[in-house]
Amino acid sequence: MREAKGRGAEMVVYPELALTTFFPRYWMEEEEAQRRFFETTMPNPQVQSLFDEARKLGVGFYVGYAELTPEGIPYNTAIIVDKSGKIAGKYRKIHLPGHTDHKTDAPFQHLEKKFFNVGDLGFRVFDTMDVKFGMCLCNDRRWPETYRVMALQSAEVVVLGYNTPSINIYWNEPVHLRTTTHLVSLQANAYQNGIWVAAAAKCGSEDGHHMIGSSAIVAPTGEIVARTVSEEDEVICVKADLSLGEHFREHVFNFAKHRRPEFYGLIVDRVGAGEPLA
Ligand code: CDT
Repeated sequence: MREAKGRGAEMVVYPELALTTFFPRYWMEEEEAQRRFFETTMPNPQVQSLFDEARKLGVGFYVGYAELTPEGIPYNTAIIVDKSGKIAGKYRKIHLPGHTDHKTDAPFQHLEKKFFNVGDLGFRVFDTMDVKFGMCLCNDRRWPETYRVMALQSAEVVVLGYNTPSINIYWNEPVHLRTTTHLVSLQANAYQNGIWVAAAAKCGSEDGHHMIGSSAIVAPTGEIVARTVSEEDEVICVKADLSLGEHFREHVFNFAKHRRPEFYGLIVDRVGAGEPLA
């Protein structure tokens, strides 16, 4: 945060589950996961210094963490904290990847479906620090619906954290494809919605498990304007011109003029692919 501020940043984006290891890779009972890895209040004494530093430096931040509500509901959560250190927005992850069973043959698990409930807050946009921010988390970034719902609320910048293991436990996917599909998701959705996207990852080895990293900032043109180059901790920084998306939002992607929702019904009526309509 200090390094980012030194480079002129006003908003800092941290990864998904930034306060703990990416624990869904480990098989354990829900009670154990909640005891070891979940936050029951936010802020709390362990993270207060981050909030204090944000206020002192006058920067906002986005951070992801495992949230256990007072009612005992577990979510994969992200918050935006404004420059005064106040929580200005909260998001609970909606597209939870992975499985609930113990895959004993896999090199590691991906137990988000076991450890988290589907988020209940929707894809909201928060007007704070003079920017309309949308938020999502990791696998959400691969789904066009995520960004379109926020763009329909005039989002200008979507911030997101992610943890993408270099190994795909479902098929022998080359690592370069893991990175390609990550970047193409950010780029296509930034362009098609005329928004900025800032995506921050864990990288390199965490507990001996390799993550793709490749944090990136993408402009509404679909271009990657900053990207990490190493597997060490890195700060990448961009002065984002929020008017850059106007050309797209006023012309090719002028939603009010060109969208045809009367033909998009299947997107909400159907979950999985099915038969052609009669
Ligand atoms: N954390 C997260 O959502 N990771 C997923 C990996 C899915 S592999 C089961 C991602 O989309 O990067």
